[in-house]
Amino acid sequence: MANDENNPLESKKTQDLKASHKTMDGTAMTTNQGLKVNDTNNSLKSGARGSTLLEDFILREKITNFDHERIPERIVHARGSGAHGYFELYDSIEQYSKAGIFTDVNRKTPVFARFSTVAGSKGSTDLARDVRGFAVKFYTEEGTWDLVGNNMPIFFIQDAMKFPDLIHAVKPEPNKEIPQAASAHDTFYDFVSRTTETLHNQIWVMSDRAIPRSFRMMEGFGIHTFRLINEKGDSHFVKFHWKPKLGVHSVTWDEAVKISGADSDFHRRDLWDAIEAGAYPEWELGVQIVPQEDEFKYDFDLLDPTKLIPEEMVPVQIIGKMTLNRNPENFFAETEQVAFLPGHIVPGIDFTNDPLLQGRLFSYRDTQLSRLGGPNFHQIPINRPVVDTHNNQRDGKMQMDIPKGQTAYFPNSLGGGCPHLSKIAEGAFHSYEERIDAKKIRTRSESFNDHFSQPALFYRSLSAWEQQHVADAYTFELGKCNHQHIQERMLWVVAQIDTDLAKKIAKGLGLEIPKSIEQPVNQAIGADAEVEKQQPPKKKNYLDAAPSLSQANTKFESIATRQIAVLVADGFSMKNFKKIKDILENKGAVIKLIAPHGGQVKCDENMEHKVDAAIMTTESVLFDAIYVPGGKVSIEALRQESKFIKFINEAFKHCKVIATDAEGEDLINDTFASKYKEDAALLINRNPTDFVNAIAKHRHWDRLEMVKNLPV
Ligand code: HDE
Repeated sequence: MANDENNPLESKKTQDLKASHKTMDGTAMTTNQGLKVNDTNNSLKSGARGSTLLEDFILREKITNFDHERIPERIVHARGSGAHGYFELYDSIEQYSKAGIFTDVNRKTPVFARFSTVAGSKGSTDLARDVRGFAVKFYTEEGTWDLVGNNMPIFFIQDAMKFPDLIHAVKPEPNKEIPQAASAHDTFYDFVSRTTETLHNQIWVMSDRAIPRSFRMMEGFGIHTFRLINEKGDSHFVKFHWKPKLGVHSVTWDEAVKISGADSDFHRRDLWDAIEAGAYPEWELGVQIVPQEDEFKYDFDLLDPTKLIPEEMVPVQIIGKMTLNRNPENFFAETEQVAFLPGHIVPGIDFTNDPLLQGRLFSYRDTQLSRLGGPNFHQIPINRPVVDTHNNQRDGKMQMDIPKGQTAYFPNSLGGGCPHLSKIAEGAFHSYEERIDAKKIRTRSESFNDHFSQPALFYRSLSAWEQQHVADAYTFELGKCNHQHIQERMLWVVAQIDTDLAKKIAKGLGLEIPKSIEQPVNQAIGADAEVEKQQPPKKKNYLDAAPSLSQANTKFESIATRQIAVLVADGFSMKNFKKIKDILENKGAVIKLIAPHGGQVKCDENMEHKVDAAIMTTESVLFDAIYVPGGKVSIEALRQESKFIKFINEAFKHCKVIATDAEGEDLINDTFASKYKEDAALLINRNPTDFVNAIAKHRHWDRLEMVKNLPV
């Protein structure tokens, strides 16, 4: 019988398979101990209808693993999406920093980036009105550097001590666990109205920055002032900026609400799809450099994380580019287990005394201990540095290495003195030798005590439509509060930023702006401080406007990755469709055919085309623009389906471009758009280049005033 190919039990091939991890079909399923498994559908029983046996180690292993699949979600930034990529430096900035990543233009440093919302749980909607986390891990040749930032350049609070209060106020209220992923509730505004240092970040959250069109279309900021250290040991202050190549774009609040229903994974899917399609997201890294001697030159304190340095005062120098080109293989292993620590820095970069940053240096390592289970989380593949590590730290939960040798202490002779210390010249990290001569004191610096000037500068710098969005957002958020005294107090503090803004909100709330409030406004400086110090100081006006803060001044060049809904039914004009499709796809836009049904549609040249979505499964809010090819039969069919009319009405209301061939005008005549044929972004029978240029503008806000009362 030996070597009989017809007897699988005895064949040479079977014998070989026995000793390998293969089956005839490929990789074998095994237990965690490497034992091959022949049944993963049935437990071991005492008879076919008998009870399951405790002995069934295969069942127990499978279920035990399942029972422990979840780890605690992040206390903040639980909902996130990540991707791999690389960073390239354009020009060395060795005059400021000795970091290899900032001096070696030939390097391609691997990175992993994670974008997130802050308040919501892991399964919450991507489109919450919220700050977005923008965390990047650089696996550099000198060790890992984590730049753990947000998509807004300032933070809510000035001192780490207040972080638990901020987060407890914004998270669902503890008695009823409501609302999920939303700041529009009493506890948040109770806190904000009594902690006016929050107002700057708060007004950014009321702006369109809090509802991005895509992670790929938002800026990132390191927020804190850091230091760069050069070979000579000189320090320069630095703020880090990420600038998206596609410009900064947002959706409207009405879209955000509807996207949350239509596709709550909208941002996650968008990032994944773009990378899969080879449209790799890119951001340029910029630095704002302030010489050490200019530390006290500004009307605000560089150590205060609620203040930005306007680009108009210190320009952003672009020094390199990050490209994300690879999706994770496994969400849990990579995106969930990645651990970002602001304390991960490399020689050439250092901290400042920003009291928020100082607190973060403790918090992130601490949180990983409960989230990832112990001190060895740096050994998880996504967290491993690309360089070898050697030290005398040992043991702990889930030690995954096998440290060798007799010694785990320093100094030693038994281990040959290993591992050895490095000199600074050999690349050792060395903290910047900042001179300190101060009293040990629990306080807030007086120089942090201006809470209104920068929110006012931000609001002044916005375009009219952006200001309107801010007013609408405040009206919505405060309208969701149930306590009038909280609404009124908010009206008073907003009035300190801008009276007209407060008036608009007051009108929406049906309330008056109070003339005064009953308690001091600034709780930050402690109960012992004098009351008059706690009143808002006069606003400073060091800049009339900072145009860089407005999204109206972003890039409007590219239509790459814009999602274009093409509305078709049987009989649509192939000639017209093809012309537009070729031009748009050539420029990187993504065409999706939306039809009355799924499956296929036939064009007027009798060819079949795959439908991307049946109209009942999709919504206009998932697209950036609409094109309706002609073809009389197709247009008549679309007119019969009311969802197509709703689709166009809604896109029109959201200020999107709508283009159609001459025959499509009949369909437009059934929609609200028919009353606005002069509109610059309603293109009937126009040149395809007009369509491309109009899509590049993203949204046509000129339309806002006329469409605001349309009933969609
Ligand atoms: Fe965080 N923050 N944070 N934060 N943060 C966390 O760390 C914390 C702050 C930011 O994708 C946690 O690993 C304190 C500012 C991002 O994994 C936690 C303070 C900025 C992420 C934590 C701040 C951020 C986090 C939760 C005030 C922008 C997600 C899980 C002193 C510069 C990173 C974790 C990721 C995550 C604490 C303030 C950004 C609890 C105590 C300011 C992007 O450790």
